[in-house]
Amino acid sequence: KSPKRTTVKQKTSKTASASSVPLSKADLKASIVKHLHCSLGTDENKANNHAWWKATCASVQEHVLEGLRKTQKSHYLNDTRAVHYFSAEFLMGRLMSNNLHNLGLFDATEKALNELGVNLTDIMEEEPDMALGNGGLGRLAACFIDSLATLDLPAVGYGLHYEHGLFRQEIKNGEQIERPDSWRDYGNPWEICRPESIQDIPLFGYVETKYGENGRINKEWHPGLIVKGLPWDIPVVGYGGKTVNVLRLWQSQASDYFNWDVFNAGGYVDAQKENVQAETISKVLYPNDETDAGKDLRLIQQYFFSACSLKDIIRRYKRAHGDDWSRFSDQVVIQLNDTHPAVAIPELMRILIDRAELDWDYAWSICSKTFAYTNHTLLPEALEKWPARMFERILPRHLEIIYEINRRFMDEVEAVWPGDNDIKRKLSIIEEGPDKMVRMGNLSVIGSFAVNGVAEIHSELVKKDLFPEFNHMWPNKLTNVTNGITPRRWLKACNPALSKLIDSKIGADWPLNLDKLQGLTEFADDAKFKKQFMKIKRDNKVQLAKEVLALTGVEIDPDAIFDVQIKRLHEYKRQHLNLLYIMALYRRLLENPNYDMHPRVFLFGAKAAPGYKLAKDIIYAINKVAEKINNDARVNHKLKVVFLPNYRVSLAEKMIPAADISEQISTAGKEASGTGNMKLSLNGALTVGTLDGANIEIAEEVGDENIFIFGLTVDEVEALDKKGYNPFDYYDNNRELKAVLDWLDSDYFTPGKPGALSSLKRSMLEGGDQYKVLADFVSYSEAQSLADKAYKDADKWARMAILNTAQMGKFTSDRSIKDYVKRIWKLDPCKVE
Ligand code: B1H
Ligand code: IMP
Repeated sequence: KSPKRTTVKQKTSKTASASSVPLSKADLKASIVKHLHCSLGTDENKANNHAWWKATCASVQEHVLEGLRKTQKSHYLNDTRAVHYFSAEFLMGRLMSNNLHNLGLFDATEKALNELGVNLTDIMEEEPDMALGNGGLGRLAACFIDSLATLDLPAVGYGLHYEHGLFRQEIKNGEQIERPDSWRDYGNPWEICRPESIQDIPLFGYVETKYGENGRINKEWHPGLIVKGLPWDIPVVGYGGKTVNVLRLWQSQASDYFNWDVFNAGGYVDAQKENVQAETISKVLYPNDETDAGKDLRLIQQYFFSACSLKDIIRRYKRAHGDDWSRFSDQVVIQLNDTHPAVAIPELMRILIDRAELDWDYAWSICSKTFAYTNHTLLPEALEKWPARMFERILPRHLEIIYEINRRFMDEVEAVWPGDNDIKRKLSIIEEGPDKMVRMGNLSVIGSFAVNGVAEIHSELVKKDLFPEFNHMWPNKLTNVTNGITPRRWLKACNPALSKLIDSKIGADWPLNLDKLQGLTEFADDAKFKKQFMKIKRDNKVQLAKEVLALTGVEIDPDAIFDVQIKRLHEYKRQHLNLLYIMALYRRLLENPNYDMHPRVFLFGAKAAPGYKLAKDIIYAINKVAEKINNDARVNHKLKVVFLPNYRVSLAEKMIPAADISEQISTAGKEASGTGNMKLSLNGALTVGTLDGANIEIAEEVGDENIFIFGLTVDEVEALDKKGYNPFDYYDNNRELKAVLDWLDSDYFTPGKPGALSSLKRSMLEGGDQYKVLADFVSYSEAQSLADKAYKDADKWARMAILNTAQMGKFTSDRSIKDYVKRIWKLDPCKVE
């Protein structure tokens, strides 16, 4: 450890004590009004909700920034080792409620506003979601930075400051329409621009080889374009409000000096064209969850934010340690959230070799102690590969470095498997073929000191199927860290009534120690508690029903079962299995109006990647089936289907507290972990799910009697594939399944347009049914019947729901972060005052 630092600013900073910012209700009131007047230039009588929201943010931000200042000082003085979480996505959602809860100011602010005649819940609706992510991977990053701050760990999140986050979804005539997301249209009150920390980032160009005096070959990259990276900091407040870390997001800008020549030649307008090109880099988030877009701009985005972040880290390191690189990997650990930032590995090598002029072996020893990599998927279409020719054009020097990393690695492989060219071909970073490709997964494993999967079963599959040879070479490198979620957002803030009930039974410290929820177990048979628990669920359902009516015009009954499937639309997640079951119920009800089932509302929320045709067809099919059922008086007292448009974090926060059933029905082996499964169960929904991802660990925690497990296991899926899977075996032998599939060919759901839903049927028959929907249909239908039966016994259901909430302790992201700290990061907490 290096000696504690001192700072010359200590005296002045003492005078700026926390007492200068308000804490009481009266102070909060005064502060909000002050901001209404002085920051927004309006007053109480004419301010609308948006102005009140902004004034309240400004007032909260005062506390946040005070915490930020103290945290940075404390980290600086202690010269702390820190984790740097590199992620192309941070799906933050709204920040106001989270910040208020974490600062302990929620109730006081609510009361202060009340006295000003303003409703906090209403003004919070003014905040646009920060939707800088696609789904689970991006939201995981957001939960992790919340936990890092809560656990007082020195950490920085690094990502891209997209001008447009994930598209806004509208549904027109049943179809998904994408609209641009503009989360910053009227300014974002939480972010701080840091022009003092701008970075220059080179791109394109060529590499010159220079022969030095001492026989050293030096490479000089002459870039064809330099763009600027401008950082925006979003403060990340830990629960308790002590540590405030930052999420630093990079915006691309045209670099001034690049355009001088064109400019001087009188080409002012042409110069602006270059600006447009540079500014495009951080324009928009790629919406293809779990598919490799393979586009130039995407690689440029990845390099842009990785290079900006590395320069930022090195600048900070050098301020403390000068040119002594020997302690770099003691001070800095970089976690790669999937392979999206993997180009940081050759970028660090480039800096160390070409700029710092270290020799290769020393540079590699630093580099390979700095990076760790999280794998989030086994789906082949999501494993990133870049054409070597594209790489060479955009990052010519990095491609050379990758070849050299690979050449040396191939020697290691040769030592383990002498003469085995098949293994070399498989492990090589470069995939040979007519078009050479750079495999980012292999690069990440080779360049990292630790690699983890995100749930037990997923990590086992990473070792067994994805990287078995790497696991043989480095038996301790591959490990597991099961995902988690922050209970501050996903219970305390989103379900206040349930949180207060829990407080009253087991005390209020469960948000920091989620295992304490175990204490609810003893109330699972307490009639009064059950009643209170289910009353809160019903109130939440009433609330959601209002929202559904407002958003879709569909009326739903809060006494029906709310059966919820909310996640990105993907074939592997099998929304269409759910849909087939809904159609089967519809048929059963038409055939037998007395068919015994508790009324049920199926609620969906899902965005499809704009170019994913079948996913969009599934959305269309759900909406068309919904329309028919909801308007069919023969059945709509028992069955309703709702597709809520524009699923996002803030909508999830409304749906999850109101869910009775959580659909987690992916084909076994395909969902790496899932995190929605944890959020729903935490809020007392029962899972209908396959033995996939974290469902397996949820089942272990809640017990088999409190979850509805169905379907093929990973081994059975594998065996079925080996034997040869034929969906027609199921179609031909199950009358109900056949009838439902054939129904898709008719024009029953799309009057006058027969065949409008046929693509769905084809995918499950002629298309080969890659995700085994037909094979799992019967088992799924049986699990659903069991769920129906269980719900009819209200007492039993309440017990099961309570036990779900009670057993979710493991899935706090605090536990995930502690696992990372222990197994990978080796970090110490740093208390802030
Ligand atoms: C997950 C992705 C992902 N895995 C590529 N992989 C993307 C891959 O835009 N891209 O290029 C975007 C996202 N996302 C998810 O990660 C898994 O499917 C979930 O099972 C898991 O819970 C989540 C967090 O680990
Ligand atoms: P950044 O490193 O560019 O993100 O700028 C903030 C950093 O300034 C903090 O993280 C500290 O490491 C550093 N710093 C330098 N001097 C001081 C000081 O006197 N007080 C607090 N932070 C300081």
